[in-house]
Amino acid sequence: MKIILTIIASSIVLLIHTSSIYAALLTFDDQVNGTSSYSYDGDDDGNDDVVFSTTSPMGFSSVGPGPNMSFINEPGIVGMTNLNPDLRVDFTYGGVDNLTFSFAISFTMVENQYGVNFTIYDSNDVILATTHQTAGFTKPDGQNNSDYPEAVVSLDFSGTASYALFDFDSEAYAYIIDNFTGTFGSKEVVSNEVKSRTASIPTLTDYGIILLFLCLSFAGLSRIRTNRVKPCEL
Ligand SMILES: [Ca+2]
Ligand SMILES: [Ca+2]
Ligand SMILES: [Ca+2]
Repeated sequence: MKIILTIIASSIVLLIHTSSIYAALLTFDDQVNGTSSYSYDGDDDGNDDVVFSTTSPMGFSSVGPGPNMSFINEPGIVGMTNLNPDLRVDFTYGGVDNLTFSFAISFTMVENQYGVNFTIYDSNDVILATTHQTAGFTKPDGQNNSDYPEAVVSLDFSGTASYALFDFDSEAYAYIIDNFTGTFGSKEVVSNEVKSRTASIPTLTDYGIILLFLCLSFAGLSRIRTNRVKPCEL
């Protein structure tokens, strides 16, 4: 009996260990403004393990809500909310168990009303799990509100995820996601923070997109609507 219990305990430890080594945290620190996809190759074998993409002609920005946030550490993936879906993530090798990420929206007139629909699918387009998570103000310093509503989505599922879709409520104008965590990919270990940060020189088109995002999304529309804000910083 003692031997059997020992084997079971060892197996549990092994399973936990096996699972943890495939977990990855994507911080988007090398996200480039103006691109329409973001790929992650955790083990540098030349095959992207995770690919984020949007059909928006504006692509992504990485400029978001600033530092007064609890769950967002810029840069992240920033986009407009007018599409359905606004953002897609594909898992080349499948994903299992759970997907977690933080997000913020640029709508500041109410909280706990608007947010994101997040749906996970298998390779046959069958829904494995879905949720709608609203965003609210947090207190990053323990006293004062965050500049924008934010939240963390953590969704468990069974089966093997092939892709997931993000549809942010269009009332929110702009969104940012950050700290995307899951068990997917080939042999990646912890974070792309350890990977070299690629310095990029924006093109004139990129500058146009950056300006547009800065002025119309987080730094512009919502703050003007609440009359409590500073002008666009550019
Ligand atoms: Ca980040
Ligand atoms: Ca890879
Ligand atoms: Ca949307």
